[in-house]
Amino acid sequence: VQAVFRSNLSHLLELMGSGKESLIFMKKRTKRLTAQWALAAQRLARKLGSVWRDQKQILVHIGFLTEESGDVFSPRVLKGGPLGEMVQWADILATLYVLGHGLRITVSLKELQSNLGVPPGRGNCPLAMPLPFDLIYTDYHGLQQMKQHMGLSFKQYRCRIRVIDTFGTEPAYNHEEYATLHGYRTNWGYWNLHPRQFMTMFPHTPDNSFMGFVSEELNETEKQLIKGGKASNMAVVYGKEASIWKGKEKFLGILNKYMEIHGTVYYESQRPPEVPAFVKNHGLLPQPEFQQLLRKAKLFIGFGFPYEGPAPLEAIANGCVFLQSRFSPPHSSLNHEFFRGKPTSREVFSQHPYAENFIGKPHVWTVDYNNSEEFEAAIKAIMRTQDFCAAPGPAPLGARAPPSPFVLAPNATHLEWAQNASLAPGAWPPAHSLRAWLATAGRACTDACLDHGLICEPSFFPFLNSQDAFQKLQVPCDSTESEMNHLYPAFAQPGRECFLQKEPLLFSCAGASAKYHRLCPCRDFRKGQVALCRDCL
Ligand code: U2F
Repeated sequence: VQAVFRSNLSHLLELMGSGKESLIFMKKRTKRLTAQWALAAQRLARKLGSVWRDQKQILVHIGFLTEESGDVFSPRVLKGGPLGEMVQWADILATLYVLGHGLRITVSLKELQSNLGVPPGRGNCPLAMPLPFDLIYTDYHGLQQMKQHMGLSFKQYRCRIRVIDTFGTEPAYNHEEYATLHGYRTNWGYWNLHPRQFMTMFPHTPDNSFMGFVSEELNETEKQLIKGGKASNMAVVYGKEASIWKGKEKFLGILNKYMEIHGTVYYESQRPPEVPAFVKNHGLLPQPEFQQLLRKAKLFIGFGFPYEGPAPLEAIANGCVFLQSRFSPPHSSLNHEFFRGKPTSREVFSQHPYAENFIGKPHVWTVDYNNSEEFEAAIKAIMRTQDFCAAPGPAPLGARAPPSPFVLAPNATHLEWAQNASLAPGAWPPAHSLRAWLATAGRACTDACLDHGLICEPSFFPFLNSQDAFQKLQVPCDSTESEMNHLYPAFAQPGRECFLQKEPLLFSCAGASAKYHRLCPCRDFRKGQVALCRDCL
């Protein structure tokens, strides 16, 4: 069956069900963005013309919203709890629906079972049943539930699963045997999926797929309106939960010398003690009102938590400067409670590394908050900057062009196409876009490629995993061995040893060790669409 673009989202809203606050939040968002979705669908339809697209049957099982996994998020929707995940799921649903696919949405184990055709109580049914879906989008909670209740079908159909995984899963954590042997075993990892089956909120490592979410853009009229309506001395604090404000009196005091401070902190009846009296607290706002507030403000200021959420992008899109703290030493699963147990060793150098690295000044300022003078100087400098509304300008470093955080439909097909193709190594991207680099010791391939204005392309690793490749790069190997190690292929200077990768699932852009010069598969990319290389189409 041919997939036909849809611009009427009312059936999707029905499919999304009701009851839970989380679903209500998601539906409101989808409803509010209906006109934009319809426009994106029409544009894409025009662009693709009569290109045939298969209609896929897709199950979306949102595991973290099921009672069976505790559903700790729904009761906190109106109380300042995390909303980032719901923003992303709402946008994924809308994308799949607008693209014309057949959609089923489940938020309980019972619904999951009935959609999979598993008779209740037959969770460990030994027979593999035919799966009525081409693709399943879920999360780690959902994955666990499917493993328990699909019997053998789970193994058989694992390649159809896509895992929405906010912070990402690095290959070393994904490979069960390797993770267990080398201390990478965590609560979440070791599923032995293809690393590209994990889809992240921001482009953390090219080992995973970058799913993203929608950040609204302003039209010209809105931009003009905002320009006129900005209060140059108005700041909004990032943080809807009072605990985020704890111990920040010093910064708030300094900021208060220059700006009128607004907050959107949830409270029950009285002002939370963490929020000083000079702050104008609006309480948790509905999303559109929060964005209206950002339109009036000059500054959106982060105090270190939450990490890597959507709000800073919304603030920038609404013409605010985002000021955030640099983390030194960086936060990671090794030293910070929040990241502990997450299947990644990625080091986070600021509250929002994406904003820092891909957007940067003049929209994003990352400073050392331990240095009050630096902090105060940044506020003064920001107040002097002229207004610039929306659309982050060119990336700070030519090479670090921002991969679009927007998954509006036009990009989504490319992502899908690119992703499916790259699961069959060799097919795409074309090998001619490969640029191989021997990284300096201690440098991860993600960074080594960026150093050269390129991006690490894990599907090219097989091309580099041979003695021949080392030879071509004139690496002086005295010996060559093949082992399981997520840093291989690599060269170790002392002993002049070359190492090849024995396990393809362990090919990893992420990861570094002072002992190795990693052999890195890089490629160029299109500005705003990192999934594509420059001459690939
Ligand atoms: C992140 O989750 P959060 O929900 O804490 O992320 P935010 O950046 O605060 O924003 C989520 C949405 O909340 C909205 C705002 C954002 O789209 O428009 N909002 C609102 O509706 N009303 C308000 O008063 C203020 C904001 C991240 F996304 C998650 O992945 C992490 O788990 C979490 C913890 O690090 O941080």
